[in-house]
Amino acid sequence: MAFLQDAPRLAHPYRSYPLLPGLLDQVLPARRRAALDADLDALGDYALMAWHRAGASTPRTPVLTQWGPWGERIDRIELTQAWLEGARITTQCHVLSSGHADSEYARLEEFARVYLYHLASEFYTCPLAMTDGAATALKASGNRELMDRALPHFLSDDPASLWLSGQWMTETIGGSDVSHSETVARRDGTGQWRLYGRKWFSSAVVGEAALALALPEGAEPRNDALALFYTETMDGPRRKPELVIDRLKDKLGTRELPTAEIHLQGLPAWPVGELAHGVRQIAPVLNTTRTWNSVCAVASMARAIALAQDYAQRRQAFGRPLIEQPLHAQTLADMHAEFAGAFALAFEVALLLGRVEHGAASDDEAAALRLLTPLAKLWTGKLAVAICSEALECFGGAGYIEDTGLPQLLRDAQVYPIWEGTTNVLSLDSLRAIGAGSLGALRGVADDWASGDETSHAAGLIQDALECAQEFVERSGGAPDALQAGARGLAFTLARCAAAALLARQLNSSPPQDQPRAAAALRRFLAHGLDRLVAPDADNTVLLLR
Ligand code: MFK
Repeated sequence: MAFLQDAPRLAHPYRSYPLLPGLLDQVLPARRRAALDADLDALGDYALMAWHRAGASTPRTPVLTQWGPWGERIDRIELTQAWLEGARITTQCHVLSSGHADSEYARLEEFARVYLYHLASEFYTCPLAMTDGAATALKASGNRELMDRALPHFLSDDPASLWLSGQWMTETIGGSDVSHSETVARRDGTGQWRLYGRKWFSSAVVGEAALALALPEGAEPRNDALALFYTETMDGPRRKPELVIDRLKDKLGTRELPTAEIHLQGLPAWPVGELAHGVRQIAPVLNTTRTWNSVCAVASMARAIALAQDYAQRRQAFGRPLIEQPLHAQTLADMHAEFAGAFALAFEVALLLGRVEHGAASDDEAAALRLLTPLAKLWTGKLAVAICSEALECFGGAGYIEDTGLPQLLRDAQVYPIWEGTTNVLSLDSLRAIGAGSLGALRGVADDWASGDETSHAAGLIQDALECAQEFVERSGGAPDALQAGARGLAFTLARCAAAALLARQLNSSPPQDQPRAAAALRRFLAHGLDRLVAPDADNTVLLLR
C-alpha cells in the first residue's frame, strides 16, 4: 500500500479553541456574553465551511473587464464566492454594526466576530475595516450631514443597503508620506468639489463610498494643507464615470481581494471638516484599521498553529507522532506562548478602544491606547509572518505545496506588516505617541495588569524592561536621529512588556482549572525575553551601507 498521510483537520474555530471564549467569559457581563454566542457560532460554522470549500475547489481571483463588447468603458469586477457572500454574512452576524453599539464592550464584541470571520472572508475584512474606519472618522468629525447620509449604510444590518467605504490615501509619489499627495480638489461652476488624481492602492474599489485625501485647489502644498473628502462611487447600479479603474494589482498574497489602481477624473466629493489638516482627520481611520490588522494577524496565527498542532498528532516520524518528539513539541509550545501574548494584546486594544469611545476609560488607559494601537499592529504583523512560516515548516515539504492550502497562510500573512503602515512607519508613530506622554500611561496600566500574588516575579521583569525603555527614550531625547534609529527595538520591547503584563493579568484572573496553562504561557513568554532595545550606532550603519 502506498504511503498516505492524514491531512490536518480544523476543529470548530469558536467552540474548540478556549482562548476567545475564555476571554469573553472573563470580561463580558453574563447577558451580553450569552447574546453574543449565536453570531460567534455562525461565524465559526462559516469559517469551517470555507476551509473545507477551499480544500475542495480551485482557487479563484477577481477579474477586471474594462471594456464592453461595443467599445464602452465598463470596469466590471467579478468577485470570488466569499466576496459575493460577504455582505450577507457580515450583516447577518452584525460584524460592523456591533462595534458601534452603545456599550463599552462594543469593540470587543465586534473584534471577536472579526477574529472568527477573517480567514473565511478572503480579506473581505479589508474593505470592512476601511468602512469601520470611515464610520469612526465621520463620527469624530461631527459632520452631521455626512453622518446622517453614510452611517445608516456603513453600519447597516441589511445586505441590500450595506455600503463599503474605501480609504484613498496612498499615491505613487506619496506612499507612506502622504504629504506628497498629488490628488487635487477643485470646485466646479456650481460650487461642487471634485477630485482629480491617481490613487495607487484601493482595496475597496467595489465599495460605494470612500474617504480621500486631496489638496484643495489654491492651497500651498504643505504637510497640513491636505483636506479630507467624502465621496460616493456609484450612480444607481453603475459606477460613476469619473472613477476609472486602471488595473487590479498582481499581489504576493490576498489574491482574492481586488486591490486596484484608479484615476479620479472629477469625482464629486464633500469636505469632511475644515479644508486642511486632513491627516489629523483621517487618523481615526488609521487607528481603527490598525486594530483590524492586529486582530486579523492573530487570526492567521491561530489558524496556522491549530493546523500544525493537529498535524503533529497525525504525522508519525522516527517512531512516534511528531507531538511526542521533544524538539517539535518545544517548537509548538514556543509558538503557543507568543501567540497567547499577541492575542491578549490585540484584544486589549479592542477592549480599550470601546472603553475610550464610551467614556469608560481612565486617562491613563486612553493615553496608553494611543501607544498600544501602533505597538499591537507592528508586533502582531511581524509575528504573524514568523508563526505562519514556522507552521509551514512543521509540515515539512507538504507545507510548501499549494493545494494543501498552507502556503497561502504565509503569503497572506506578509500583508500584515505592510498594510496600514509598515513596521518602521508604525515604530515612528509610537514615538509620536510617546512624545505626547503615553509611555508613563503605559507603565501605569502595565503595573496594574501585572500586579498579583502569583505574578510578582513577572511584574518585576516587566518593570525592569520598561525602565530600560524609558531610559533609552530619555537618553536619546536630545538626538532625534538616535531615537528614530532605535524606534523599532523600543516598540518591540514595549509591545512585549504590555503582552507579558496582560498574560500576568490573565493568570491572576483565571479560574483554578485554567491557571496551570496560563502560568505556562506567561513563563514561556518571559523566557523568550522582553528587552529588544538596540543601541543605535550611526557610524557602524554608515559603514555597512557604503
Ligand atoms: C488587506 C490587503 C491590503 C492589500 C495590499 C495593501 C498594501 C498597502 C497599501 C496601503 O497603502 S495601506 C495604507 C497605508 N498607509 C498608511 O497607513 C499611512 C502610513 N503613513 C503614516 O501613518 C504617516 O505616519 C502619516 C501619514 C500619518 C504621516 O503624516 P504627516 O502629515 O507627516 O504626520 P504628522 O504631521 O506627524 O501628523 C499630522 C497630524 O495627524 C498630527 O496631529 P496634529 O495636526 O493635531 O498635530 C498627528 O498627531 C496626527 N496623527 C498622525 N498619526 C496619527 C495621528 N493622530 C492619531 N493617531 C495616529 N495614528
